[in-house]
Amino acid sequence: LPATLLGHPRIGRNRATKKAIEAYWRGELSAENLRRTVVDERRAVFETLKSAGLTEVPSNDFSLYDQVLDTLVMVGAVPARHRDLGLDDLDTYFAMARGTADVAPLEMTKWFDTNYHYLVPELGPDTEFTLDAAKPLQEYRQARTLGLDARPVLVGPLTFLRLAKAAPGVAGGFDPVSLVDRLLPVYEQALAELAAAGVNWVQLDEPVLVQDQPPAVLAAARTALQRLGEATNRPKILVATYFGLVREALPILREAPVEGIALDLSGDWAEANLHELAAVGGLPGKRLVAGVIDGRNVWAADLRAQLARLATLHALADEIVVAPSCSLLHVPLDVSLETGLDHDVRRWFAFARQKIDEVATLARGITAGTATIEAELRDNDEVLAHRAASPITHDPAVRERVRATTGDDEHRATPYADRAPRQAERLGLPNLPTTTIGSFPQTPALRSARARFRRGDLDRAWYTARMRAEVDHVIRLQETLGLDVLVHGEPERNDMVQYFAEQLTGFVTTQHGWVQSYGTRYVRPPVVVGDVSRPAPMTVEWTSYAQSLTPKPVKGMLTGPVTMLCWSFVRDDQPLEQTARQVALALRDEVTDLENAGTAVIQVDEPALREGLPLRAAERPEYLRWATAAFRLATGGVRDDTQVHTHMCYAEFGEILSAVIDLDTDVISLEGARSHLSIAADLSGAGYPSGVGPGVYDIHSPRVPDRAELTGMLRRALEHVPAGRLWVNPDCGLKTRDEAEVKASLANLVAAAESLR
Ligand code: THG
Ligand code: ZN
Repeated sequence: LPATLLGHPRIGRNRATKKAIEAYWRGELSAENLRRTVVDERRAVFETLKSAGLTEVPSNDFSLYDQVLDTLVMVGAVPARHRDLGLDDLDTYFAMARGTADVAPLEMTKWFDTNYHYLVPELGPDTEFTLDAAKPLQEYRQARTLGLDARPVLVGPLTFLRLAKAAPGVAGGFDPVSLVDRLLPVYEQALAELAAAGVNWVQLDEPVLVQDQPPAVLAAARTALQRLGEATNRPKILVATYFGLVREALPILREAPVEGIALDLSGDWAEANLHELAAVGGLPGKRLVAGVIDGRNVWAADLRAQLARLATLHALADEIVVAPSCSLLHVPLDVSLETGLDHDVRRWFAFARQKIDEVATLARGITAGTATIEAELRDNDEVLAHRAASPITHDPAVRERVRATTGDDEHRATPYADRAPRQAERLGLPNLPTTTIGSFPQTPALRSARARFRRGDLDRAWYTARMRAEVDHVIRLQETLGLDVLVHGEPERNDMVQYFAEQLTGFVTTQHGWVQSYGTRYVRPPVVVGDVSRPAPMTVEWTSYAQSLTPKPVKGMLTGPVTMLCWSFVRDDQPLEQTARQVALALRDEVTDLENAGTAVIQVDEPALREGLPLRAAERPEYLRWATAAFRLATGGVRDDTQVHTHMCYAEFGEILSAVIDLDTDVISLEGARSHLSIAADLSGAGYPSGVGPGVYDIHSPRVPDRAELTGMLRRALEHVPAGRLWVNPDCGLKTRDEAEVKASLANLVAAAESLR
């Protein structure tokens, strides 16, 4: 069948590969048994693809941790500090991913605009590349023994270099792309080894080509593809682009002496990429891998619409192969596991397994005629009609409420300068007020109590009592430490997005919908299936209970609309802005209820505001416009004397400083203890008028900061932020730390603030 995919999820059945890797790390599984699990799980994937009717499938898309790290190993760019540990290959690999007691791991960062994180290669002018093609060869051979024509997937040379950074200690001004001439011979050699093993096609992933690139990078792309294309001893080359619009790079791809190009023809990108493709005169002589099935959402495709689209493509390339738009890494494995979902709603979804069937069905339709897939098409018609007509997707009350919002709803009644004195009067806080970000340590006992309640082993009365005991403890602890603004500690929450999604109408959560975040860590993003509203208060009971235990102010803790969407699968049947405004209004109700219950400080976290930023600069202002408006719609209705806080993780705020100011919060706390001072300075420089809490220590490390160090941090912060506006807090939530560390660190934090006062 002319159908394929660019990559498959790695988690394994029942999370078998994830669990095996973690067991190996704990010393509970041998390397040999880990290898055996991986081989078994790979076989299961290949067999699934084969039984779906696919013959050409990806290989080397599996990874024990990350595909960029695998590529780094393939080209021999292991940093000296990891190589010098003298470990075997497997442990050197994991040392780069996770570090050791003495050696830091590679930095981790977001893979384009997805929620997957890759490891950042460290390169320098002295980096030498040497080939180690063992992994792609092994996976290829395994697929071949199963009768499949596997297409090894390699991160392309341009993407590899663009995602790398200068190694520590390398002089400024070094650009990894300058190494392209040194890297290409290793790719040529890899192609030759793969060809010798019998490989027909190889896939070079070059998603950097959908981003804005300087002319020098485009020139390097042209050179690289020319050179690899001219290699005499090689498989056919498929250059895969995904996650967006190719535009400037399309003429380069068209002229390159390679045999295939993959384009993202899903969702928002379909029309634009097709337009560009027609404008350059198509891809004569080439195969087009048409990414018509959205690889990043969970919705059943409109098969008839995709058939119609595919029919128009034949004029634009020599051969059309149907595929998802990108690797299926970014969606869960199989919706048929979701037995807890309403049966009719479950049919709206397509996870990886279902998307594979979709590409196979479309390929049969275009080769054998649509009559041969009539049954599938009728089923699909029914699913789409059911979804479109469902009251879940159209709640008139929610729609009317969004429509009726006005600009005034998005703004606080008065500017910060007028609100601040009223808040000061109500709260009576000292200068340099101390607080925390929200969560307190979560012990295994606490997690197990939550899990037992979920399973129905324990009743609600018992659960409430258990959680209240935890709140009692956390409030007492904070009072003893002398913190000024307290939190209830969030013992009732696991993943904050999931916690709210479970309580909002219009969201569903899954039991097995795991998606890789990094390494062996996975999240289960909720799905926005319909119009969003809040049937009942979500947090008021916990916050009010905590407040009843102390005269000090207790913060209400919510997750903002942008983060709710960035960490969920979103609707494809209405603009994201609409969904954001629905979520914002649901949160606004919660804010109002908290305020009416006497809560004087409400924190609405937006750790993902920066993450949602579109890949192309031209689209960013529009995103920031609706994203900040949604946040203000959630928070803008409070009284002057209610203090609105927000918290943001990750330090790269440079591009969004003015959006952060646009949120019009009273206090913002920031993660990134190492770089926070520059952010605080940048915010002040950009005219940010209100309170700032640059995290004074890094909660990701077990180290307890001493008082002198914290005092020093605060003194430096005071050079940029006046004492009346500086808050004192750790840099993120404390749920992953243990109680002894938290007590010691917070005691020093309070002492440092007091000494400066
Ligand atoms: N929630 C959601 N998405 C997120 C984050 C989040 N995306 C970005 C960032 N935070 C990712 N960080 C993590 C951190 C830890 C884990 C996953 C992503 C993790 N996962 C457990 C595992 O895989 O074993 C499973 C946790 C569970 O049982 O739910 O530890 O905070 N939505
Ligand atoms: Zn944080």
